[in-house]
Amino acid sequence: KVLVIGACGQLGSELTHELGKLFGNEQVIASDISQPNKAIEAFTFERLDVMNRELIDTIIKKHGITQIYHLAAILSAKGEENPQWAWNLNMTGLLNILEAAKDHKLNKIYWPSSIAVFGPTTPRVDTPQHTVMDPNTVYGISKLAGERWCEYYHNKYGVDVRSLRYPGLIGYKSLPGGGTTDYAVDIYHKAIAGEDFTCFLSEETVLPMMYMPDAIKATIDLMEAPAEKVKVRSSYNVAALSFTPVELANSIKRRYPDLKMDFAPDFRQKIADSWPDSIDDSEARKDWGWQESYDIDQMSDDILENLPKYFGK
Ligand code: VAH
Repeated sequence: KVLVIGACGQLGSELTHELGKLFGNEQVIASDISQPNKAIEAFTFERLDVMNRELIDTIIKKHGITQIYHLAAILSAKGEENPQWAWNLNMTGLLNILEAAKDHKLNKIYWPSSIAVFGPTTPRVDTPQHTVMDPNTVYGISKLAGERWCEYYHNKYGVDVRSLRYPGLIGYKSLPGGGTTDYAVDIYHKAIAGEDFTCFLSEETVLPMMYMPDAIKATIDLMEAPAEKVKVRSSYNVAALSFTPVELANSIKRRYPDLKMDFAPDFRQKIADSWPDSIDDSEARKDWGWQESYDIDQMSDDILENLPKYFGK
């Protein structure tokens, strides 16, 4: 049985469905600190605070869990509002899961890292898999430390933990929560609603991004790859798209030509400025055959086609 922790989140709610398609809904247990939402009503649900080690053990034993996708974390922007809480939740949560994996001899663990592990002195273009990493957000610091712990538990205890450094994730089935890349989701809702869009990043801000179906594909491809192919046990660089808010708006204007956008950079600009423009993911492509499917216009067409239906507009 697979336990998804953070199943109500932007990634979790979509990944839970895909895991249900792969293994059967009855094989997937959804959990979150919040009440279950409509998106995961087809799944057995457990309220779970990932800070509660005893409850983690109870749920693992109760359902016979053999794999955990641990997605619960405080993201970059939200983490800056409460650094100690974000550090404590992100780190204690991960360490609880790594310890549980060791103690219960779980088959596999998935834990997401992020391009937020890179910082101002990291090479910005085609950022390599192994490079200088000086993150300056609590979220990025917790993801960098988390990567080190994942590799440590793999090397010392043989825990089969796997991880991806996600770029900004863009989907229409769930709203993001507290990220710096959330503008790229909000803009689609505004375009369809016929409302003007104010972007909280400047017009020339280039960021690595990925459409949610590609992020799900990368995650499951990595988790289903034979263990011997998974050579990076900190976290793999993965990439798909890199664009500025203007390039994204132009992609949307092919179908919503009246979209108006202005710019009001806020505290998230400093966070975005510390992250790379583009990522070198050649190791993921070599080791387990990573290959994205969507370019920026295919992503926009898919979202603009489905978002109105999905939100019953
Ligand atoms: C965030 N969406 O903005 C997340 C992600 C690379 C960005 O880590 O914090």
